[in-house]
Amino acid sequence: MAAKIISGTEIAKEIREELKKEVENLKEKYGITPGLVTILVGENPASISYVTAKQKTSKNLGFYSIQDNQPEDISEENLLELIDKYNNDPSIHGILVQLPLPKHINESKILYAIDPKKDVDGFHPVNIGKLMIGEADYLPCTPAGIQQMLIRTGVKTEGAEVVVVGRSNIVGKPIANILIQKQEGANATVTVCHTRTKNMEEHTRRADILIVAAGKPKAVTADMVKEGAVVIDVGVNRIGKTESGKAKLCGDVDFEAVKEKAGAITPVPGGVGPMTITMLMMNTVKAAKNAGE
Ligand code: L34
Repeated sequence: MAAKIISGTEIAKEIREELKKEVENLKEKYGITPGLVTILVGENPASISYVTAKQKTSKNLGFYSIQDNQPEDISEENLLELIDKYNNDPSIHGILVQLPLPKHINESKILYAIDPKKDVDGFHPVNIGKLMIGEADYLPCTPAGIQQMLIRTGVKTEGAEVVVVGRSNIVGKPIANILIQKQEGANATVTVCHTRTKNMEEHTRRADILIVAAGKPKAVTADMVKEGAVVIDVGVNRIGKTESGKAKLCGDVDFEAVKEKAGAITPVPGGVGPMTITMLMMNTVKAAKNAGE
């Protein structure tokens, strides 16, 4: 039987409806308008597309929202000054610096400079540390989105065998940490596979829930998936060009073949991507609430 398709687009919409009400409530009762700045350095087309979507969504929710574009050759010092400016701006509750940054800028240094209270990406070491000990304020957006998709689809994580493919700081490591927590929507047994893993398919075939963030098309094929497994595809790969000049998007999973074997699967586009954006909105609303307390 073909797998159920888990629509990130639909679940994201549902969450945004909830957030919209919260924003109205914050404005009416407390006079607080959530403020978000997204900083984009350079002109990477994928980054432009993601940041544009973040801006559009935040405006639709009624945020005060700024798009701050900086040239590719901005110095590290000037970028740090910019962050400092927003750290000290009370109308801004969330600061996002879109990654990747140009090579001459030290990414860690920039992420460390963001006030942890305004770190709606959840990338600051303080927030990563809190996540690890089960006291997270802000979960990184992509893993938070994955967890929400599982919860809202009714996928049971407690006691489940979860296998994560990929160990990046923004997806693999945090999602593994989130799902091992002694908390609702977690309590899973998690294995993390990566480029040095031996016999990867022996791990992936055990997974009740398989989360793939490998950054490579068809990194997971049907023979690597257990019958009935839930497959979450985090990849966003741009391959070839269509007639309109736009690249075609595909995930890290061989979708057509795997959907015949899995119990449920997320598509690309329309899967994890829209959830990432929505979790950024959720974190910003939370930051605005926290600032008001
Ligand atoms: N600081 N940098 C920072 N925070 C993040 O959370 C991100 N990420 C990743 C890259 N750099 C970042 C994103 O925003 C990846 N990412 C992201 C966000 C949204 C989408 C994909 C990746 C998304 O909406 N994808 C759509 C397709 C969009 C398109 O056509 O390009 C989808 O349906 O998958």
